[in-house]
Amino acid sequence: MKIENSLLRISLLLLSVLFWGACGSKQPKSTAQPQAPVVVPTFNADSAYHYTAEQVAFGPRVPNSEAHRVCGDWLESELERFGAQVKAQHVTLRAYDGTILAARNIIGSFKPESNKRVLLCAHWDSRPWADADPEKKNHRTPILGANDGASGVGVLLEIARQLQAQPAEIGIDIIFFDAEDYGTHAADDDESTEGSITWCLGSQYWARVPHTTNYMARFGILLDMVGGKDARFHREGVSDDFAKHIVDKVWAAAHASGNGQWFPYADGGQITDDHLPINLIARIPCIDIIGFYPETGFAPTWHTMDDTMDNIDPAVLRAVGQTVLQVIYNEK
Ligand code: AHN
Ligand code: ZN
Repeated sequence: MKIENSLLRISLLLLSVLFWGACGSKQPKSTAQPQAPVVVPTFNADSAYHYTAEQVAFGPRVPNSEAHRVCGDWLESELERFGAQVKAQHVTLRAYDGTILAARNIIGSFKPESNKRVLLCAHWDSRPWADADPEKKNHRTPILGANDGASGVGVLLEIARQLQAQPAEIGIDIIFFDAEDYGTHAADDDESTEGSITWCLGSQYWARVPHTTNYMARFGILLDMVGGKDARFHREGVSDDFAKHIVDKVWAAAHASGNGQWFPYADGGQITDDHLPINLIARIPCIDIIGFYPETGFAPTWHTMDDTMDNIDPAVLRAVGQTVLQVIYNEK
């Protein structure tokens, strides 16, 4: 009887402690700190345009060339200048035609210690052949790749600069993939290469061997051909298949930041691009923001000698850059 009594008293005591504890943790509304609204930095399109032009000034960045090597060093030094932790994956890759490529993926990490991460990427190599040029004599000439390659990297370098000036809440990995554009030449495009992905060699390697063990990110955003005049960004098919929720998030951010006119809620085709191995092999949901033209699909300058700075529009770089900033600065 006595034991039961004291047990009851202890239980009552415990209950009241728990009760008061629960009440005490509830703060009255009036003294709660209001959440500071996120300030999304303003993307500088002239700066992104300049970073695009600087890459083009090296000449075609074709793997194994001197311009490629020097540009790669420059990209690493720029990321370092913006305060990223930089890693380079030097790897030899075999192209579809047997050429051995001295390739390099370049990774710049902000807040590398955080386990809340988002991946932003673009390819930095340029195509060895203008095989879509109207003039047949150019079909074996390398292209400058102002839009196809340099534009995505230019936008990401400007984002890196912004991340240094005003850090985001989450960690960001910026990856420049190599050897995206060494895919089958139009003249060799037959059943012998069908079914194998001859493009995206650098991202295929990274997806198998990421720059850190057990690398994971909440999601990824690939930028490809994001500076072409008259570009619009349609929802790309592979992105919708693997990462519809991220396409929704990014398109909503475009509209929220006043860039809705560039991002119609319309479907584009399915494209084999660096986001494919990231989804399939690394299993990170990753979307592709890629210029779309209702008439031609890709930009009219695609894989031609006209892929030069003359056909880059800073307003397009701005729409994409501001949209990506809107997304990453709102991640908590
Ligand atoms: C294909 O043509 C299959 N993929 C094109 C991906 C690409 C090339 N993006 C830029 N250049
Ligand atoms: Zn290309």
